[in-house]
Amino acid sequence: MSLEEINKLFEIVSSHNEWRLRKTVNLIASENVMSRTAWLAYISDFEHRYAEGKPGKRYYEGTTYIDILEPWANDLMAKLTHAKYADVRPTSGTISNAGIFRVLGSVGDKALIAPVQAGAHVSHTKFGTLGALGIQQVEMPYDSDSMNVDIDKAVKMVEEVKPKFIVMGGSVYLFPHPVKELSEAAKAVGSKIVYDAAHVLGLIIGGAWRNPLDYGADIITASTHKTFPGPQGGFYGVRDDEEMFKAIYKTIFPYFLSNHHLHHIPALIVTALEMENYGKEYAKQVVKNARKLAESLVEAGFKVLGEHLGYTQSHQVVIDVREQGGGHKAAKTLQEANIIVNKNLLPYDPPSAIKDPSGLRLGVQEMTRFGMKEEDMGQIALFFKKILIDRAEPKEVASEVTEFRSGFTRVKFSFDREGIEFNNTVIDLVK
Ligand code: DSN
Repeated sequence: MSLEEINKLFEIVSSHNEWRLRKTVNLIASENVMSRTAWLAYISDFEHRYAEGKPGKRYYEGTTYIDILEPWANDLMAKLTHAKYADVRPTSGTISNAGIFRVLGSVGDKALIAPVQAGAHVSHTKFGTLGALGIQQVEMPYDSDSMNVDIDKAVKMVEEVKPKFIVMGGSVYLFPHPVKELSEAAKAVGSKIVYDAAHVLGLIIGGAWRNPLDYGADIITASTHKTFPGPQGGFYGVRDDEEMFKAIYKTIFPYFLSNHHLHHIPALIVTALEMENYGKEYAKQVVKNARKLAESLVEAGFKVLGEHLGYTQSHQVVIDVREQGGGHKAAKTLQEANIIVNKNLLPYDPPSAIKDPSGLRLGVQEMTRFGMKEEDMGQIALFFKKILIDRAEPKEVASEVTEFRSGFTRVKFSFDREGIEFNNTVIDLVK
Protein backbone atom coordinates (compact mmCIF):
# COMPACT_ATOMS: atom_id res chain seq x y z
CA MET A 1 0.00 0.00 0.00
CA SER A 2 1.61 3.25 -1.10
CA LEU A 3 0.82 6.85 -0.33
CA GLU A 4 -0.03 7.20 -3.99
CA GLU A 5 -2.79 4.63 -3.63
CA ILE A 6 -4.23 6.36 -0.55
CA ASN A 7 -4.19 9.67 -2.37
CA LYS A 8 -5.94 8.05 -5.30
CA LEU A 9 -8.58 6.66 -2.95
CA PHE A 10 -9.30 10.08 -1.45
CA GLU A 11 -9.42 11.58 -4.90
CA ILE A 12 -12.13 9.11 -5.91
CA VAL A 13 -14.12 9.69 -2.73
CA SER A 14 -13.90 13.45 -3.05
CA SER A 15 -14.85 13.32 -6.74
CA HIS A 16 -17.93 11.33 -5.80
CA ASN A 17 -18.82 13.74 -2.97
CA GLU A 18 -18.46 16.77 -5.19
CA TRP A 19 -20.36 15.17 -8.06
CA ARG A 20 -23.34 13.98 -6.02
CA LEU A 21 -23.49 16.81 -3.45
CA ARG A 22 -22.61 19.80 -5.59
CA LYS A 23 -22.85 19.15 -9.31
CA THR A 24 -25.88 16.94 -9.86
CA VAL A 25 -29.62 17.15 -9.41
CA ASN A 26 -30.49 13.92 -7.63
CA LEU A 27 -33.97 12.54 -8.29
CA ILE A 28 -33.49 8.97 -7.02
CA ALA A 29 -36.66 8.42 -4.99
CA SER A 30 -35.04 6.17 -2.39
CA GLU A 31 -32.19 8.46 -1.36
CA ASN A 32 -31.70 11.60 0.69
CA VAL A 33 -29.02 13.48 2.59
CA MET A 34 -28.42 13.91 6.29
CA SER A 35 -27.88 17.35 7.76
CA ARG A 36 -24.36 18.36 8.75
CA THR A 37 -25.42 17.96 12.38
CA ALA A 38 -26.59 14.39 11.81
CA TRP A 39 -23.47 13.62 9.83
CA LEU A 40 -21.23 14.80 12.65
CA ALA A 41 -23.17 12.58 15.02
CA TYR A 42 -22.75 9.68 12.59
CA ILE A 43 -18.95 9.76 12.47
CA SER A 44 -18.15 8.48 15.93
CA ASP A 45 -16.39 5.72 17.84
CA PHE A 46 -19.72 3.87 18.00
CA GLU A 47 -18.70 2.72 14.51
CA HIS A 48 -16.12 0.42 16.10
CA ARG A 49 -18.18 -1.14 18.88
CA TYR A 50 -20.38 -4.10 19.68
CA ALA A 51 -23.60 -4.05 21.70
CA GLU A 52 -25.41 -7.34 21.17
CA GLY A 53 -28.23 -7.84 23.63
CA LYS A 54 -30.58 -5.27 25.09
CA PRO A 55 -29.80 -1.88 26.62
CA GLY A 56 -28.65 -2.64 30.19
CA LYS A 57 -28.36 -6.39 29.41
CA ARG A 58 -25.56 -6.64 26.88
CA TYR A 59 -23.14 -9.41 26.09
CA TYR A 60 -20.33 -6.81 25.99
CA GLU A 61 -18.93 -4.18 28.33
CA GLY A 62 -18.29 -0.64 27.13
CA THR A 63 -21.91 0.04 26.22
CA THR A 64 -22.69 2.76 28.79
CA TYR A 65 -23.51 5.44 26.22
CA ILE A 66 -25.25 3.36 23.60
CA ASP A 67 -27.49 2.15 26.44
CA ILE A 68 -28.66 5.76 26.77
CA LEU A 69 -29.00 6.44 23.05
CA GLU A 70 -30.74 3.28 21.84
CA PRO A 71 -33.83 3.61 24.08
CA TRP A 72 -33.92 7.32 23.24
CA ALA A 73 -34.01 6.52 19.51
CA ASN A 74 -36.66 3.83 20.03
CA ASP A 75 -38.85 6.16 22.08
CA LEU A 76 -38.55 9.00 19.58
CA MET A 77 -39.37 6.81 16.59
CA ALA A 78 -42.32 5.30 18.47
CA LYS A 79 -43.64 8.75 19.32
CA LEU A 80 -43.22 10.09 15.77
CA THR A 81 -44.95 7.12 14.15
CA HIS A 82 -47.71 6.60 16.78
CA ALA A 83 -46.37 3.12 17.60
CA LYS A 84 -46.34 1.85 21.16
CA TYR A 85 -43.11 -0.10 20.60
CA ALA A 86 -40.23 0.61 18.21
CA ASP A 87 -36.86 -0.90 17.41
CA VAL A 88 -34.09 0.85 15.47
CA ARG A 89 -31.60 -2.04 15.34
CA PRO A 90 -32.42 -3.42 11.86
CA THR A 91 -29.70 -2.40 9.43
CA SER A 92 -32.20 -1.98 6.60
CA GLY A 93 -35.91 -2.04 5.85
CA THR A 94 -35.49 -5.50 4.39
CA ILE A 95 -34.00 -6.81 7.66
CA SER A 96 -37.02 -5.36 9.49
CA ASN A 97 -39.30 -7.14 7.03
CA ALA A 98 -37.39 -10.40 7.49
CA GLY A 99 -37.87 -10.36 11.27
CA ILE A 100 -41.55 -9.49 10.99
CA PHE A 101 -42.39 -12.02 8.27
CA ARG A 102 -40.51 -14.74 10.20
CA VAL A 103 -42.67 -14.16 13.27
CA LEU A 104 -45.98 -13.80 11.46
CA GLY A 105 -45.62 -16.74 9.07
CA SER A 106 -44.04 -20.18 8.72
CA VAL A 107 -42.95 -22.21 5.72
CA GLY A 108 -45.99 -22.88 3.50
CA ASP A 109 -48.17 -20.17 5.06
CA LYS A 110 -49.76 -17.57 2.82
CA ALA A 111 -49.23 -13.82 2.80
CA LEU A 112 -51.17 -11.38 0.67
CA ILE A 113 -49.04 -8.71 -0.94
CA ALA A 114 -49.82 -5.58 -2.93
CA PRO A 115 -49.51 -6.11 -6.67
CA VAL A 116 -46.10 -5.39 -8.13
CA GLN A 117 -47.81 -2.92 -10.53
CA ALA A 118 -48.89 -0.95 -7.45
CA GLY A 119 -45.27 -0.79 -6.32
CA ALA A 120 -44.64 -3.72 -3.94
CA HIS A 121 -41.00 -4.01 -2.89
CA VAL A 122 -38.98 -7.06 -3.90
CA SER A 123 -38.62 -8.11 -0.23
CA HIS A 124 -42.43 -8.62 -0.13
CA THR A 125 -42.28 -11.13 -2.95
CA LYS A 126 -41.33 -14.72 -3.71
CA PHE A 127 -38.16 -13.37 -5.33
CA GLY A 128 -37.06 -11.70 -2.08
CA THR A 129 -37.33 -12.08 1.69
CA LEU A 130 -40.81 -13.63 1.67
CA GLY A 131 -39.61 -16.34 -0.72
CA ALA A 132 -36.43 -16.93 1.28
CA LEU A 133 -38.60 -17.70 4.31
CA GLY A 134 -40.73 -20.17 2.34
CA ILE A 135 -43.89 -18.11 2.80
CA GLN A 136 -46.24 -18.19 -0.17
CA GLN A 137 -46.98 -14.96 -1.96
CA VAL A 138 -50.58 -14.31 -3.03
CA GLU A 139 -50.77 -11.11 -5.01
CA MET A 140 -53.80 -8.88 -4.53
CA PRO A 141 -55.52 -7.84 -7.77
CA TYR A 142 -54.51 -4.57 -9.44
CA ASP A 143 -56.94 -1.88 -10.56
CA SER A 144 -55.35 0.05 -13.41
CA ASP A 145 -57.82 2.92 -13.12
CA SER A 146 -56.94 3.76 -9.51
CA MET A 147 -53.34 2.55 -10.06
CA ASN A 148 -53.78 0.69 -6.80
CA VAL A 149 -54.97 -2.50 -5.12
CA ASP A 150 -58.47 -3.44 -6.36
CA ILE A 151 -60.22 -3.01 -3.03
CA ASP A 152 -63.38 -5.10 -3.54
CA LYS A 153 -61.53 -8.04 -5.04
CA ALA A 154 -58.83 -7.80 -2.36
CA VAL A 155 -61.40 -7.91 0.46
CA LYS A 156 -62.85 -11.11 -1.04
CA MET A 157 -59.36 -12.50 -1.36
CA VAL A 158 -58.64 -11.82 2.32
CA GLU A 159 -61.86 -13.63 3.27
CA GLU A 160 -61.07 -16.63 1.06
CA VAL A 161 -57.31 -17.01 1.55
CA LYS A 162 -57.25 -16.08 5.25
CA PRO A 163 -53.58 -15.12 4.99
CA LYS A 164 -51.35 -15.02 8.04
CA PHE A 165 -50.54 -11.45 7.13
CA ILE A 166 -51.00 -8.78 4.47
CA VAL A 167 -48.19 -6.52 3.25
CA MET A 168 -48.87 -3.06 1.87
CA GLY A 169 -46.63 -0.08 1.13
CA GLY A 170 -44.23 0.09 -1.75
CA SER A 171 -41.29 1.30 -3.77
CA VAL A 172 -42.98 2.88 -6.77
CA TYR A 173 -45.55 4.61 -4.74
CA LEU A 174 -47.78 7.43 -5.92
CA PHE A 175 -51.01 6.76 -4.00
CA PRO A 176 -51.61 5.18 -0.57
CA HIS A 177 -52.59 1.52 -0.43
CA PRO A 178 -56.02 0.86 1.12
CA VAL A 179 -55.12 -0.06 4.70
CA LYS A 180 -58.34 1.11 6.28
CA GLU A 181 -60.45 -0.55 3.61
CA LEU A 182 -58.80 -3.95 4.19
CA SER A 183 -58.36 -3.77 7.93
CA GLU A 184 -61.83 -5.01 8.93
CA ALA A 185 -61.65 -8.04 6.65
CA ALA A 186 -58.14 -8.74 7.94
CA LYS A 187 -59.23 -8.54 11.53
CA ALA A 188 -62.18 -10.85 10.91
CA VAL A 189 -59.90 -13.65 9.70
CA GLY A 190 -57.06 -12.97 12.15
CA SER A 191 -54.60 -11.56 9.55
CA LYS A 192 -52.07 -8.96 10.61
CA ILE A 193 -51.40 -5.92 8.44
CA VAL A 194 -47.74 -5.02 7.86
CA TYR A 195 -47.15 -1.64 6.24
CA ASP A 196 -43.81 -1.02 4.57
CA ALA A 197 -43.37 2.73 4.86
CA ALA A 198 -39.78 2.83 3.59
CA HIS A 199 -40.53 5.42 0.95
CA VAL A 200 -43.06 7.52 2.80
CA LEU A 201 -41.83 7.50 6.42
CA GLY A 202 -40.85 11.18 6.31
CA LEU A 203 -44.20 12.11 4.76
CA ILE A 204 -46.07 10.16 7.44
CA ILE A 205 -44.13 11.83 10.25
CA GLY A 206 -44.68 15.22 8.59
CA GLY A 207 -48.43 14.58 8.30
CA ALA A 208 -48.52 14.61 4.48
CA TRP A 209 -49.36 10.88 4.10
CA ARG A 210 -51.90 8.99 6.17
CA ASN A 211 -50.32 7.10 9.04
CA PRO A 212 -51.10 3.40 8.52
CA LEU A 213 -50.99 2.70 12.26
CA ASP A 214 -53.91 5.11 12.68
CA TYR A 215 -55.85 3.27 9.96
CA GLY A 216 -55.63 -0.33 11.11
CA ALA A 217 -52.09 -1.52 10.33
CA ASP A 218 -50.54 -3.60 13.11
CA ILE A 219 -46.91 -2.96 12.24
CA ILE A 220 -45.04 -0.30 10.36
CA THR A 221 -41.66 -1.10 8.89
CA ALA A 222 -39.27 1.26 7.08
CA SER A 223 -35.83 2.30 6.11
CA THR A 224 -34.57 5.53 7.59
CA HIS A 225 -32.99 7.25 4.60
CA LYS A 226 -35.61 8.01 1.96
CA THR A 227 -38.23 10.68 2.68
CA PHE A 228 -37.06 10.29 6.28
CA PRO A 229 -33.68 11.93 5.68
CA GLY A 230 -31.53 10.01 8.12
CA PRO A 231 -28.64 7.55 8.02
CA GLN A 232 -29.05 4.30 6.10
CA GLY A 233 -30.80 1.80 8.35
CA GLY A 234 -34.10 0.18 9.21
CA PHE A 235 -36.74 0.37 11.89
CA TYR A 236 -40.12 -1.12 12.78
CA GLY A 237 -42.90 -0.04 15.08
CA VAL A 238 -45.71 -2.13 16.53
CA ARG A 239 -49.05 -0.41 17.17
CA ASP A 240 -49.90 -1.97 20.53
CA ASP A 241 -49.27 -5.73 20.71
CA GLU A 242 -46.48 -6.21 23.25
CA GLU A 243 -46.19 -9.97 22.73
CA MET A 244 -45.79 -9.53 18.98
CA PHE A 245 -43.16 -6.85 19.51
CA LYS A 246 -41.20 -9.06 21.90
CA ALA A 247 -41.28 -11.95 19.42
CA ILE A 248 -40.00 -9.74 16.56
CA TYR A 249 -37.38 -8.15 18.80
CA LYS A 250 -36.05 -11.61 19.73
CA THR A 251 -36.03 -12.61 16.05
CA ILE A 252 -34.15 -9.63 14.62
CA PHE A 253 -31.27 -10.59 16.90
CA PRO A 254 -30.02 -13.32 16.66
CA TYR A 255 -31.72 -14.54 13.43
CA PHE A 256 -31.07 -11.59 11.13
CA LEU A 257 -28.40 -9.54 12.90
CA SER A 258 -25.60 -10.11 15.29
CA ASN A 259 -24.37 -6.62 16.06
CA HIS A 260 -26.48 -3.70 14.92
CA HIS A 261 -24.77 -0.62 13.50
CA LEU A 262 -24.41 1.54 16.59
CA HIS A 263 -23.05 4.59 14.80
CA HIS A 264 -26.28 5.15 12.92
CA ILE A 265 -28.26 5.63 16.13
CA PRO A 266 -26.99 9.13 17.15
CA ALA A 267 -27.55 10.37 13.58
CA LEU A 268 -31.01 8.82 13.61
CA ILE A 269 -31.84 10.73 16.79
CA VAL A 270 -30.70 14.02 15.23
CA THR A 271 -32.85 13.34 12.16
CA ALA A 272 -35.85 12.33 14.26
CA LEU A 273 -35.55 15.57 16.24
CA GLU A 274 -35.25 17.54 13.01
CA MET A 275 -38.38 15.83 11.73
CA GLU A 276 -40.17 16.60 14.99
CA ASN A 277 -39.30 20.27 14.53
CA TYR A 278 -39.39 20.79 10.76
CA GLY A 279 -41.04 17.65 9.40
CA LYS A 280 -44.40 19.21 8.69
CA GLU A 281 -42.99 22.03 6.62
CA TYR A 282 -40.61 19.67 4.78
CA ALA A 283 -43.22 17.00 3.98
CA LYS A 284 -45.69 19.59 2.70
CA GLN A 285 -43.06 21.07 0.38
CA VAL A 286 -42.02 17.62 -0.87
CA VAL A 287 -45.55 16.81 -2.01
CA LYS A 288 -46.06 20.29 -3.52
CA ASN A 289 -42.78 19.91 -5.43
CA ALA A 290 -43.67 16.44 -6.72
CA ARG A 291 -47.01 17.67 -8.09
CA LYS A 292 -45.39 20.70 -9.64
CA LEU A 293 -42.68 18.57 -11.25
CA ALA A 294 -45.38 16.31 -12.73
CA GLU A 295 -47.36 19.25 -14.12
CA SER A 296 -44.24 20.92 -15.51
CA LEU A 297 -43.11 17.71 -17.21
CA VAL A 298 -46.53 17.43 -18.86
CA GLU A 299 -46.25 21.04 -20.06
CA ALA A 300 -42.82 20.21 -21.41
CA GLY A 301 -44.28 17.36 -23.50
CA PHE A 302 -43.76 14.25 -21.35
CA LYS A 303 -46.25 11.50 -20.55
CA VAL A 304 -46.65 11.46 -16.78
CA LEU A 305 -48.58 8.62 -15.14
CA GLY A 306 -51.66 9.21 -13.01
CA GLU A 307 -52.96 12.40 -14.64
CA HIS A 308 -56.62 11.62 -13.78
CA LEU A 309 -55.59 11.15 -10.13
CA GLY A 310 -53.56 14.34 -9.82
CA TYR A 311 -50.28 12.55 -10.68
CA THR A 312 -49.05 11.86 -7.15
CA GLN A 313 -49.67 12.13 -3.44
CA SER A 314 -46.09 11.25 -2.53
CA HIS A 315 -42.54 12.42 -3.28
CA GLN A 316 -42.53 10.44 -6.53
CA VAL A 317 -43.40 11.16 -10.13
CA VAL A 318 -43.44 8.39 -12.74
CA ILE A 319 -42.98 9.12 -16.44
CA ASP A 320 -43.26 7.01 -19.56
CA VAL A 321 -40.23 7.66 -21.78
CA ARG A 322 -40.83 5.16 -24.57
CA GLU A 323 -41.00 8.04 -27.03
CA GLN A 324 -37.65 9.27 -25.75
CA GLY A 325 -35.91 5.93 -26.37
CA GLY A 326 -36.95 3.97 -23.25
CA GLY A 327 -35.97 4.01 -19.58
CA HIS A 328 -32.43 2.69 -19.96
CA LYS A 329 -31.34 5.22 -22.58
CA ALA A 330 -33.18 8.13 -20.95
CA ALA A 331 -31.58 7.49 -17.53
CA LYS A 332 -28.08 7.21 -19.04
CA THR A 333 -28.55 10.39 -21.09
CA LEU A 334 -29.81 12.34 -18.09
CA GLN A 335 -26.79 11.20 -16.10
CA GLU A 336 -24.48 12.58 -18.78
CA ALA A 337 -26.24 15.88 -18.19
CA ASN A 338 -25.77 15.61 -14.38
CA ILE A 339 -29.36 14.60 -13.58
CA ILE A 340 -29.51 11.33 -11.64
CA VAL A 341 -32.63 9.16 -11.90
CA ASN A 342 -33.48 5.46 -12.10
CA LYS A 343 -35.20 3.55 -14.86
CA ASN A 344 -38.33 1.74 -13.72
CA LEU A 345 -40.91 -0.78 -14.85
CA LEU A 346 -44.29 0.82 -15.44
CA PRO A 347 -47.53 -0.96 -14.46
CA TYR A 348 -48.05 -2.12 -18.05
CA ASP A 349 -44.48 -3.43 -18.59
CA PRO A 350 -43.84 -7.18 -18.52
CA PRO A 351 -41.29 -8.22 -15.83
CA SER A 352 -38.92 -9.20 -18.65
CA ALA A 353 -38.53 -5.48 -19.50
CA ILE A 354 -36.55 -4.91 -16.29
CA LYS A 355 -33.31 -4.03 -18.10
CA ASP A 356 -34.97 -1.56 -20.44
CA PRO A 357 -38.33 -0.61 -18.95
CA SER A 358 -40.66 2.07 -20.29
CA GLY A 359 -40.32 4.48 -17.43
CA LEU A 360 -38.38 6.62 -15.03
CA ARG A 361 -39.18 6.99 -11.32
CA LEU A 362 -38.34 10.44 -9.98
CA GLY A 363 -38.28 11.61 -6.35
CA VAL A 364 -38.04 15.21 -5.22
CA GLN A 365 -37.28 14.70 -1.50
CA GLU A 366 -33.52 15.29 -1.64
CA MET A 367 -33.75 18.42 -3.75
CA THR A 368 -36.50 19.70 -1.45
CA ARG A 369 -34.18 19.15 1.49
CA PHE A 370 -31.63 21.30 -0.30
CA GLY A 371 -34.24 24.05 -0.54
CA MET A 372 -35.80 23.67 -3.99
CA LYS A 373 -39.34 24.94 -4.39
CA GLU A 374 -42.05 24.79 -7.07
CA GLU A 375 -40.31 27.19 -9.50
CA ASP A 376 -37.21 25.00 -9.38
CA MET A 377 -39.28 21.99 -10.38
CA GLY A 378 -40.28 23.97 -13.49
CA GLN A 379 -36.59 24.44 -14.29
CA ILE A 380 -35.86 20.72 -13.84
CA ALA A 381 -38.67 19.91 -16.28
CA LEU A 382 -37.11 22.32 -18.79
CA PHE A 383 -33.78 20.49 -18.45
CA PHE A 384 -35.59 17.19 -19.12
CA LYS A 385 -37.13 18.70 -22.26
CA LYS A 386 -33.83 20.06 -23.49
CA ILE A 387 -32.06 16.73 -22.95
CA LEU A 388 -34.68 14.15 -23.90
CA ILE A 389 -37.03 15.93 -26.31
CA ASP A 390 -34.93 18.66 -27.96
CA ARG A 391 -31.93 16.31 -27.90
CA ALA A 392 -29.39 18.92 -26.90
CA GLU A 393 -25.89 17.55 -26.33
CA PRO A 394 -26.13 16.23 -22.73
CA LYS A 395 -22.56 17.21 -21.86
CA GLU A 396 -23.38 20.82 -22.76
CA VAL A 397 -26.47 20.82 -20.57
CA ALA A 398 -24.40 19.33 -17.71
CA SER A 399 -22.73 22.65 -16.94
CA GLU A 400 -26.11 24.44 -16.89
CA VAL A 401 -27.42 21.82 -14.45
CA THR A 402 -24.38 22.30 -12.20
CA GLU A 403 -24.80 26.07 -12.32
CA PHE A 404 -28.46 25.66 -11.31
CA ARG A 405 -27.52 23.20 -8.55
CA SER A 406 -24.95 25.61 -7.11
CA GLY A 407 -27.84 27.62 -5.65
CA PHE A 408 -28.84 24.65 -3.45
CA THR A 409 -25.97 23.41 -1.33
CA ARG A 410 -27.19 23.70 2.26
CA VAL A 411 -29.49 21.23 3.89
CA LYS A 412 -32.69 22.88 5.07
CA PHE A 413 -35.24 21.69 7.64
CA SER A 414 -32.32 20.91 9.98
CA PHE A 415 -30.44 22.21 13.02
CA ASP A 416 -27.42 23.11 10.90
CA ARG A 417 -27.64 26.81 11.55
CA GLU A 418 -28.84 26.69 15.14
CA GLY A 419 -25.43 27.31 16.76
CA ILE A 420 -24.79 23.78 18.02
CA GLU A 421 -21.30 23.21 19.46
CA PHE A 422 -19.51 20.10 18.29
CA ASN A 423 -16.96 18.98 20.91
CA ASN A 424 -14.67 15.97 20.77
CA THR A 425 -15.81 14.78 17.39
CA VAL A 426 -13.82 11.84 16.06
CA ILE A 427 -12.15 14.25 13.68
CA ASP A 428 -10.80 16.23 16.71
CA LEU A 429 -9.70 13.13 18.64
CA VAL A 430 -7.81 11.19 15.99
CA LYS A 431 -5.82 14.07 14.56
N1 DSN B 1 -34.42 -0.36 -4.00
C1 DSN B 1 -34.99 0.67 -3.16
C2 DSN B 1 -35.74 1.66 -3.98
O1 DSN B 1 -35.11 2.28 -4.78
O2 DSN B 1 -36.93 1.85 -3.82
C3 DSN B 1 -35.81 0.09 -2.11
O3 DSN B 1 -35.09 -0.88 -1.41
